[in-house]
Amino acid sequence: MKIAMVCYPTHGGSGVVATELGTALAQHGHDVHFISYSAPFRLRGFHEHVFYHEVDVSAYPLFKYPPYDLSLAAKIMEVANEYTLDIVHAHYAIPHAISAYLAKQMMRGGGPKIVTTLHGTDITLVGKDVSFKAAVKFGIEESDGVTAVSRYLAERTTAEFAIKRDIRVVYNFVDVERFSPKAPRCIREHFAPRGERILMHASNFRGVKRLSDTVEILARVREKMPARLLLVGEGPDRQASHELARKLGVHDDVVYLGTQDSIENLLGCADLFLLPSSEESFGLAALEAMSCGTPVIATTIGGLPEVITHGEDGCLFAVGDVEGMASAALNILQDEEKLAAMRLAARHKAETRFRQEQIVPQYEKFYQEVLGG
Ligand code: GMT
Repeated sequence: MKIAMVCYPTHGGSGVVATELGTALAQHGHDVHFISYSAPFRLRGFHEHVFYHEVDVSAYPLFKYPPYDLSLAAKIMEVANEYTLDIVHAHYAIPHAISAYLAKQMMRGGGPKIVTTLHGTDITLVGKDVSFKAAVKFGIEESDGVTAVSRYLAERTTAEFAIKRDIRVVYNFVDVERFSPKAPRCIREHFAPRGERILMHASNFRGVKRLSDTVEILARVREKMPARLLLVGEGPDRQASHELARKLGVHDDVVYLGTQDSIENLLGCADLFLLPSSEESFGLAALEAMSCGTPVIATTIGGLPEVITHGEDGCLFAVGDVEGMASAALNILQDEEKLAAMRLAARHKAETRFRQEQIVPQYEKFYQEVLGG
């Protein structure tokens, strides 16, 4: 097949899924065309069957807000015509599904089929905005096929947007060879020179990630044992978390690593991964940690219970229950046998339920179904 992946290129779950899916499909022999405003950050090196088309946004002085959606639609149409695309796969409803629809309309019949994958915040945050809600619903209804990354997200979308069509659940996935306990490790002593335990969190540091909760958890754990918190990412809540760490007197043990392109090399270094989010449709970062053999302390929110089994490969608590999360972390960290068992269980879950080789064919099958009408 000839498939276009329309996605955000920045560090974020939807762009990661689009990139991993695209490169995996290319390995299966499909031609994959990435379309975005810059090259997706995980699209490193040369891949056979992979192409990249950059969307140029006109800076005409009349435009206070250059119309990216239109430029994207024009680029999708251009690529669709030139390469006779079969599928345009829009990752994230806004604006990608709408731009794909517009591209098809501009082609006046024929053209590729549109598959839209809902990732989470396009429904739970952006989609809630009254100015976007109708557009999100329209994008979902006008796509030829729609998938969601968890059962939770599919059900919530159906209910909140009064969707009558089927939304197929295709879980996110991980390359278990690359994200492996055997992956080239970071040098543990570099971050924990005195044998401290390592807690890790990776995200875009936005409000829903509750970054400050990770600092609260560290402060409680540190009352009982030496520990450090490695924070991977960048975003608006960084400063507030830093101020809290100072207030709680743990700032020397909070290490900001910035955005990292190869997080697989860091994850195996952590004893526990923290994801105390207030919204999370799936939690790809948690899955990647689990694949590296790192258990996850997270919340019972959204799709996280579909990924993490409480007491087996991680622990789940109510949003904001930093007390519960810290005492679970301590229990695990003080019990080597338990930690080892959870490490194995986390890896096993990734290998048996969310491995790339299992999930990518589900997308291929879905494309075939959509093409078959
Ligand atoms: O919140 C993020 O991490 C970014 C966001 C995105 O769209 O880039 O992530 C969403 O999509 C990921 C990939 O499907 C999911 O794993 C995340 O759970 C989801 N984020 C939220 O629902 C908050």
